[in-house]
Formats: sequence, structure tokens, C-alpha cells
Amino acid sequence: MDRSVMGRVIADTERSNNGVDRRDFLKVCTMAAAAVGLPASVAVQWAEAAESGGLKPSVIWLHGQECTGCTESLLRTSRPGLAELILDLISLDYHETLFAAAGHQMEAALQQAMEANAGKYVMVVEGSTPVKENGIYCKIGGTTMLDLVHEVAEKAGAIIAIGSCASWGGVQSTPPNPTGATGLPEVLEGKTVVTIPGCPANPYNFLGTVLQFVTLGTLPALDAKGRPATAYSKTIHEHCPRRPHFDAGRFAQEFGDEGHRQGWCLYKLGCKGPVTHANCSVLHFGEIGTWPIGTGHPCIGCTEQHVGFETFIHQTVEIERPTPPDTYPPVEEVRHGISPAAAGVAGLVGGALVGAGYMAARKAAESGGEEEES
Ligand code: FSX
Ligand code: SF4
Ligand code: F3S
Repeated sequence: MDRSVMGRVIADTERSNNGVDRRDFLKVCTMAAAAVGLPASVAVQWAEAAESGGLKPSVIWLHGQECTGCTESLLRTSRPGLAELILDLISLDYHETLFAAAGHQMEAALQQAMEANAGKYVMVVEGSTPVKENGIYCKIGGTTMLDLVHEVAEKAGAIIAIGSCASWGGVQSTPPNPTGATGLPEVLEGKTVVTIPGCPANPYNFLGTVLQFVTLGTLPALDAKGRPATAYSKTIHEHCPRRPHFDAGRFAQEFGDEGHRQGWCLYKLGCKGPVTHANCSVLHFGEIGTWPIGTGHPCIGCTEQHVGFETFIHQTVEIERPTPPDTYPPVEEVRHGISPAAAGVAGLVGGALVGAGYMAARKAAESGGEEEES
């Protein structure tokens, strides 16, 4: 990154006198860019554009069946300034729970926002859409959520499903799913919907997606489930700070025991990290520098359909790929000019690491109640 540019942005932003630590501004942009795989130089551009008032994409935010946790995680942080910084980056032109207006004023605001920014606004949906019986189980101002999402999607420039509820139905879509709670990609079949699952979703994944669309006119590369590929390509288990304990066979056996207090692996308490794709382990949100596993709670798989909410919290998952963690050198990478001796050593190390992961998985599966150490 060009340090002089970064320094100028920090200096400029610090001159702002709205009472907020403006260094956070650049930090937020950098984390959002990293979430979608963009370099820090792009974050600097975002910060500069936002400071000059040239950014602020129009965002229309709808609520279906959910708890409003995604909005909370975006705005209600331990450092109140962050909410203000986020609202410097986007123009929230319609939001059903944050608006002071109500009734007809709200309905007029929605129509106005759609007309003023037709073809350009970012449509964000939080919560699932009930589709049973023509959507009668969720109505806003007399209109069903089902009709509303179709209407707003019509003129949207980009569509984002924030949270697990909007991505694939979430907790209310679990059997027997009495209202037919459905994720947005299914409701808007045929349209491109970026999904940002998580209960709640990681706000940096959201911000990165919105800012990329507005500044570069593109969406992040998406995986088969519509998720930004960079953010959801790896499992929690692959970069979990407790991974060395897993590999060494050190597991907490019950909440509050010695292993739990020592910060050992939570696999036996039902951690779903090995089958859950998300970046919360490396991009914490909530601004208190922690995340579920960091607080001593197993990952419940909140970002993963058919894992979060459909498995018991204490239930252990199968370890499908007992591979070494990212912190070790890749053992499968093809290198040119490598000597047979070096290749042999790499093979041995790789084999030992794979073996360690596999043994840890075996030990976890086979052991009874007592604690284990390697
Ligand atoms: Fe809640 Fe959002 Fe969970 Fe759902 O997050 S935190 S129930 S994903 O739609 O508000
Ligand atoms: Fe971390 Fe859970 Fe994997 Fe243990 S099982 S290393 S706590 S992700
Ligand atoms: Fe969710 Fe697991 Fe992360 S529960 S927030 S995916 S650690």
C-alpha cells in the first residue's frame, strides 16, 4: 500500500470533528476489503471517496422473519463510533426497524428510494420469506413479504441476502417449517443473489460486497451457494486458534473442566467448526475482539445450512478432511526444481501432520469420558 496516501487519509479523517476516532474509518474499510479479497489500496480509495462525500450507495433494507440480529451486529457495537462510521459509508434510505418514520411516511420513503435510484440501489433482505399460503405469514403495511421482495428486486442494482435466515431460511425453516420460510435465492430464482450467511452475518462481508459493487461495479466472486468466495472458502477448523490442541488430542470434555479452562479444543462439546465455512475466526465482529469459540463456546455452525439449527449443540460432527492446518507449508503444491531429498522430507512432514489430524479425529471419536493428552 502507498503509505503516503494512507497517511494523508488518516490525517484528513482525523480532522473530522464529529467526535469519532477517524482512524477506525480506514480500519473498517480495510477489513471490509479483505473480507471480499480486495487489496488494502482499494480500502484507501473507499475511505477517500467516502470522506469527500462521493460514496454512500443507496441501500434499501427489508425485514422478513428474523430477530434483527444482523442489523444489531452491524450497528450496535461496543464502540458507539463504529455505527456512525458505517453510516458514513452507506446511505440507508429505507430500513424498517431503524427508521423513525412509520405508516404512510415509511411507504412513501420506500417508493421514493426505489424511484430515485432505480437500477442502482442495493437491496438487502434480512430474514426469511414465508411462502406458504401465498405468503400470508409475514405482512408489512398490508403487503406480504413475498410480494415486497419481488417488487423491490425488480429495480435493484444488486441483491444481498444478509444472515442465514435470508440466505437459506435459517432457524424458522427447520422442520416442520409451518410458514414455508424460504431463503431469498429460492424466492427470486433466476436472479443473482449474494448470500452472506451467519446468525448474525459478519458485517465486514456485507460492507465489502456493497462497497465493491458501488465502486467497481462488480460483485465479489461467488461460490455455488452465492456466498463471497473469499469469505466462505475455508472452514472454521482450518484457521481456528485451538487447532493445535485438536491436532495434539487435547479436548475439553465438559464445560468448566480443566481442559475448557485451559482453552483446549471444543470438538467434544459439539463444535461444528470442522464442517462450517466462514471467516469469523479471522475477522471478528461485534468489536470486542472475540467470537463464539474465543469465548469458550463451540461453533454451532450458524453459517451452514443443515448444520446450524438442525443438529444438537452437543452433537459431534464427522471429520471429513483431517488435513494439516493452513499455518503449515502446503504439502501438495507442485514446485519446480525441488530435490528428491527435500521432497522426501516434505512428504514425511506432511504425512506426520495428516496423521496427527487423523489420529486426533480418531481419538476424539473413540475416547470415552476421560481427558486426553498426546
Ligand atoms: Fe437474527 Fe438476522 Fe440470525 Fe436471522 O441474523 S441473528 S435470526 S440469521 O436474519 O437477525
Ligand atoms: Fe477449533 Fe472447533 Fe476445530 Fe476444535 S473442533 S480446532 S474448537 S474449530
Ligand atoms: Fe457462527 Fe460458528 Fe462463527 S457459530 S459466528 S460460524 S464460530
